[in-house]
Amino acid sequence: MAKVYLGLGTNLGKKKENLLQAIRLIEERIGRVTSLSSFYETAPWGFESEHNFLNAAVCIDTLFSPIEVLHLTQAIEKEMGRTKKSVHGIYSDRPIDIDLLLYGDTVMNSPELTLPHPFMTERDFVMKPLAEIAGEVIHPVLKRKLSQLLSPKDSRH
Ligand code: PH2
Ligand code: MG
Ligand code: MG
Repeated sequence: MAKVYLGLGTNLGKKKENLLQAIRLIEERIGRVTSLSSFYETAPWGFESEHNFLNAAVCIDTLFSPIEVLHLTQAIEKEMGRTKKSVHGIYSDRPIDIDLLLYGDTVMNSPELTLPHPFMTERDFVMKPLAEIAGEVIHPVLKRKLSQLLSPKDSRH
């Protein structure tokens, strides 16, 4: 059984309901949800939009492989109406985005999937909810607790 952390984000439609529905589908199809963060309202990061986000993080126990988890989360995104994919870092509004942040201690780099998620530590909208449920978890590449990686500028001393 692997412990997997997923980041969730939505900035279109009924955002709270989108998060709850995504969490329900994740639990039905991928594995038991063992923790869920608060929901955070955040400003769009990296692109211009009039729609704020609602972000959250969940931890699940799963028997699926990393690639299987990726494909299962992508199917949920599609079913929930996600049409556009970000291309070369150009982001767009979306009803749901599910990002695979950590898969146990797995470190991998393939064209389809990089673990841990390569940009997670640069993004407060990911790290705040994640540190709430996984503050004591060690980042398998940076070898620091997630709580210590939360605000890199003030906590590195
Ligand atoms: N996701 C992005 C790009 N920008 N900004 C916020 N606030 N929340 C997100 O989930 C988000 C973002 C790419 O997936
Ligand atoms: Mg994302
Ligand atoms: Mg994504």
